[in-house]
Amino acid sequence: MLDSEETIVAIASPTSPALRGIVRMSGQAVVAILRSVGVAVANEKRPTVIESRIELGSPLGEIEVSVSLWPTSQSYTGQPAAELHTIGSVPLLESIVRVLSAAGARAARPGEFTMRAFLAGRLDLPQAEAVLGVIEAEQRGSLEHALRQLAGNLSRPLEHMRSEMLDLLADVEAGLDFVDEDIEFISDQALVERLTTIHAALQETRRVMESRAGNRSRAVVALRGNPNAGKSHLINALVGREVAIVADVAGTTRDIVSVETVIDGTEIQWVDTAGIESHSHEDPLFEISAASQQHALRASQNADMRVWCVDASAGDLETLRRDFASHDGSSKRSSVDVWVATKSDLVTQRSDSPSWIYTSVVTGEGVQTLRDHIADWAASRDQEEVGSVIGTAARCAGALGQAATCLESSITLIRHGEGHEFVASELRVAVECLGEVTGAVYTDDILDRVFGRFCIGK
Ligand SMILES: Nc1nc2c(ncn2[C@@H]2O[C@H](COP(=O)(O)OP(=O)(O)OP(=O)(O)O)[C@@H](O)[C@H]2O)c(=O)[nH]1
Ligand SMILES: [Mg+2]
Repeated sequence: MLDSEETIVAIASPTSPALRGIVRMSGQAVVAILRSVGVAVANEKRPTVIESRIELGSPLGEIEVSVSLWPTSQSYTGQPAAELHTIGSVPLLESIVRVLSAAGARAARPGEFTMRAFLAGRLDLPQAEAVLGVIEAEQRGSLEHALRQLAGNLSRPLEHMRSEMLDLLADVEAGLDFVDEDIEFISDQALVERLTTIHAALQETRRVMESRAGNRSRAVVALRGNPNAGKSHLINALVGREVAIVADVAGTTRDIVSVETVIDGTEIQWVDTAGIESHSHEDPLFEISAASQQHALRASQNADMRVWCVDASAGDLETLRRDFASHDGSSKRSSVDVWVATKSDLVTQRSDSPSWIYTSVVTGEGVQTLRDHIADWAASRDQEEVGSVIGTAARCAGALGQAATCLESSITLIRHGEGHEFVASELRVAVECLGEVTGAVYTDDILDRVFGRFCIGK
């Protein structure tokens, strides 16, 4: 896995039809390989773009490619690298890979480009995992997590702690060399103080990481619709208890009513909102009404799912759907809409469109179906969001925990007046643990675990 001498090649663009496609290559032989397939590479040290043609043999013949070349180690992978841009046809891109392979490149393994970037010091391990997160992230939540990691906000404080520990370790070890002369490089008191400070910072980072891993933002489901559509009755039926006040008069719900439940291990926050209505200035309760409309709108925009409740007996469902569809807007890219025809007991006709879930709190129709639908959605959303972050967190948690224990032991050893050689050995392990997390110390095992999950070509 650590073999970065060979020149690797892979399709780097999505393997679905697209306008443009990219084949990526990295390694010492990049320039030689390009020349051997007919790309006229000048003896330039700077990155260049070369418009060229490559012969792919029958039936494809000669095709035009635009070659971006980084001829020196000044590239993302820290070694000569090239990207061949051309038409985004997968068979064509595969042919290019075949031609380059015949000229001496080898097919890249998953994540191998990113691993080379990591080995070249372009990325630290959490950043490399974040690249993985970006590749995998469908959901905005996990993308944001991944990007934050990419910015290095996990590794920077850890690097700082590690370098502090290295300084202390140097002092302690220097003291060991002069132990007979009774020369002290750092007093026990100063040592304990500085170790305590580092320990506190480490615990804080662990806490942040743990909350980040556990921080699967719960799925927010808002019920929306006209006044009297049956939203509050439905939310009570869905959660199985009276959380919202219900009444025959329209405009019963004014405040946002919110309740949390756990369905099959997935947390859902249910939000009941005021029915959508326009209000007139004549209305003595104008201000209250305006405020509740505002709150309802905001709750809807922040929801991950909107359950649109349309009274099945109130008219043409599709017309109502059209009215609502663009009503609220959303601040969440990944929010979804679910369409519910309420009070199904009042109608005999049903819409042909399977996208309507008919519910009735009188007969109980559809309530379980709707609940299951929401639970399934919430569970899969949870999976995606957590996936990218949990990798780093799980890998790091063990190492950081061990580092914290080592620091605690060092402090205890010093307090008990034990020899500094024991303190030094605890510190050494602690430094190594932190190094493992930021990737300064890495093992094939960790690399395999991190990079094995990448897409080929990344
Ligand atoms: N027949 C029938 N009536 C229902 C059903 N669900 C609600 N209702 C009636 O519809 C009326 C309004 O119900 P609510 O749940 O308070 O409606 P809402 O959408 O919360 O109304 P606002 O809070 O005023 O916006 C009440 O009179 C309920 O009895 C149902 O499934 N079938
Ligand atoms: Mg209500």
